[in-house]
Amino acid sequence: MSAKKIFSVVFVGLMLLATLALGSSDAAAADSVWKAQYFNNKSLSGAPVLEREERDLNWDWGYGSPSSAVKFDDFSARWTRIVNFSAGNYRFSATMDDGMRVWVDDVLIVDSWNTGALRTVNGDRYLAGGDHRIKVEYYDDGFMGFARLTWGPAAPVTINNWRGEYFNNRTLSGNPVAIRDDANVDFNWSEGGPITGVGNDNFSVRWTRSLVFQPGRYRFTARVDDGVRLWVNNQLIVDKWIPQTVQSHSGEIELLGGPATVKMEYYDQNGFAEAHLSWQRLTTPPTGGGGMGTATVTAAYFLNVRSAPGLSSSIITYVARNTILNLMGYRDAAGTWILVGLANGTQGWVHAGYVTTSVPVNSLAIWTGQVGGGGNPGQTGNATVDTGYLNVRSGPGIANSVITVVADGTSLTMTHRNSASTWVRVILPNGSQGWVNAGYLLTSVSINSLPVG
Ligand SMILES: [Ca+2]
Ligand SMILES: [Ca+2]
Ligand SMILES: [Ca+2]
Ligand SMILES: [Ca+2]
Repeated sequence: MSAKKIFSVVFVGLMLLATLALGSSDAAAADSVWKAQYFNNKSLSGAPVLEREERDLNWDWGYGSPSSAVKFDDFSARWTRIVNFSAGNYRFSATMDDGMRVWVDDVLIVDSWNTGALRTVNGDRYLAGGDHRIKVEYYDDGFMGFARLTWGPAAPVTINNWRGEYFNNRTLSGNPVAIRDDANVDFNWSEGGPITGVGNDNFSVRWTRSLVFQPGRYRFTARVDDGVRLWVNNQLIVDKWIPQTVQSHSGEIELLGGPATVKMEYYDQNGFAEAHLSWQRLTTPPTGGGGMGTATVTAAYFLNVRSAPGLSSSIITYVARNTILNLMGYRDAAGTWILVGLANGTQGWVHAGYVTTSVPVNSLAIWTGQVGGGGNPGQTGNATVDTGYLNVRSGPGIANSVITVVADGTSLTMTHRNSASTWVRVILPNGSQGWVNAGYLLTSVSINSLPVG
């Protein structure tokens, strides 16, 4: 053998090792090797004729056989291994001649169990961090034999619309089999399944999204087969978690405008499967700012709405049990009283002990305005950023540090102004607060109507 030939053999060998190294992933292996079983039939029947450990699942047998114990053709194999993954979306790539199928945690993600030429079939799956069981089955019908499995991170899922989490059970249990960006909640899967790795029946889906609403009362309608639950601003407004043929269910809620979270959970028990969500704005828009969440009255009959925190303040009106009020974003320092908005635009204070809130009372800002003296509990308003990017500062004036930057079109809740009305204190969609220059806002109320703070 010439030196050149020896070199090329060594080089090809090194390339093969490099390929084998790529074949396994970066993930630390809970099992360092595959457990392999070979059968002298195409259906993995009976006792294996060969069992051994294999470092990689990457075989090009050509016209040959895996070992002297195994036939050249009409044989099958099964590989199993526990692998430790960091959390993320993974793509599994199976390359085969002839048939192969792959399970991850007993979920079939590649199913190409037929005779045919060399080909690669992919299956994607979201994996929680930790150990996962991989099982691969393979058969060779004749001629050449090839079996390889690789995996790596799938392209990250960017959620621009609805975040859809798909579960291979009816109860949204465990980690989702898949997460994807759904443009709309508007599906008719008939008797099929929604996504690879999820069965035709006994699956569930959770959709979540933050949407910006104009102030108003809204009717949300879920049309489903089978069960559905729907929350808006953490308020459960549809609860029909039952097997049923396709049916529409509606719930209503008042929204003060600005971002609101919408969450729909759904399951299919068997047979047909459909899930659609729509909404419409009704009449009677409430006034004021807010969009902070809701408070549902739990008092036995009626709850007093007062002009200021405390029992000594005057009663403005009262609201009935189960009335849904809008949180205006404020509480008193003790967290005993919260500022609410009624559908007719009235604002006032209610005792926190007689409502259930969609966000923790402690997460609301402490009211530092006109407390204790009765009268106007303060005006808030909505604003939309009207410049490319707007600095949010720790205080009124450009000498204060920049906390963050918000983009054109961002919806803000205005709570206070400086005495010159040139700076406005705002609540950002993520709940943080700061000051912005009033000159770059489109506002729902006059800046002068905001309390100085
Ligand atoms: Ca063969
Ligand atoms: Ca073959
Ligand atoms: Ca079904
Ligand atoms: Ca069904």
